[in-house]
Amino acid sequence: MSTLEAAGASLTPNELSAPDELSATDELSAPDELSATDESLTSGQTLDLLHGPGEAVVCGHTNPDGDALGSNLALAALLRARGYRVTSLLAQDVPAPELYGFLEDYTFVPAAAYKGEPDLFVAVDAPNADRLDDGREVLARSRHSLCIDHHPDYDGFADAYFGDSGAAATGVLIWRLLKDANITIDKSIAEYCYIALVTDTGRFAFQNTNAEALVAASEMVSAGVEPSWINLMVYDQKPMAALQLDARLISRIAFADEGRVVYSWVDEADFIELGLKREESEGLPSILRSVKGADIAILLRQEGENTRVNLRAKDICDVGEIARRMGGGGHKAAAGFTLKKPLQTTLDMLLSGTAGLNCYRK
Ligand SMILES: [Mn+2]
Repeated sequence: MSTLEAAGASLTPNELSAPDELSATDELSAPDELSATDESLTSGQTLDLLHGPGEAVVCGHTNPDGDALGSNLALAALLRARGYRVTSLLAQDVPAPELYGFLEDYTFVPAAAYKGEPDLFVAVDAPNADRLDDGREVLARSRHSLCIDHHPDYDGFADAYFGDSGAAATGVLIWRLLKDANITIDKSIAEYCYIALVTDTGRFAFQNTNAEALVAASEMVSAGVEPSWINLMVYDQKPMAALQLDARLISRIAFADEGRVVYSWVDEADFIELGLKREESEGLPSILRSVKGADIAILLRQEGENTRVNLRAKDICDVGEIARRMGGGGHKAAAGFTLKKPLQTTLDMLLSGTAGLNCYRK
């Protein structure tokens, strides 16, 4: 008997997947009926699926940010409290950013180094399997899968889905689960969720900052989080070289369309010359977004043969839509994509409007 069966109320493939009636033919002929796979479970239904014992892994998206990492650790704590053995995975074989290294039990295993066949795979903050990179192979040999996410473009890749695009961060969704699970939420768990929330809302400043985000933040503070300490650790420890990178970025700022588009770039030479790691450049898009009169900010980063693009919007443009057209993804106000093209070519494509950049004229 498997550990999951021993647990009684647990995950069976049927419970987790779309209605069994849907055959491959149905999928092809009636795509609309498949939307059931994209419908979110409630918090209670999600918790009903999470009964250990068993082996579980949690994996966030590539180039993990505070939400992907904090949500991972918080969910791992919840799963442990429910009897699982848990491994927190990284989508790529790149060390987790040192920026959040002050968090308790900040330990991750690259998905490529994880050789197990887990009972449960949980993807956090990733709406499709591509965002999991090496994690996809672990997902493929997992018995059951669940996606917990707040992006608007979940593609149904997991057996089950707990999502809400109105949630400010995936960490808010984990917070809902933690509260409904009636487990003791200690300071370190609250810090994981707070890191997710404070970073994804740009310190409670972006459009996704809503009442639930602020109520959740208040509850996290009641659970022991010290906002000024977190702020100090995450935002006020910038190496001088990172400020010099800011200066280079600012010196290269250019405008398009009468100032409504602001853009700038950094390349590998900047990072080499300044001795910086990529993770130490997280604040760059916000600098561009802060320019008066700009509706859209574009940051281009040359990385090898690729150009990585971060898009930020103020009010009237949906940069998530632009990013999706370019093969990426994200939210209305913050999104991104990567192209295997030179930086200048990528910029030309964006500025010539081929990617729908003129959406702000609406
Ligand atoms: Mn997020």
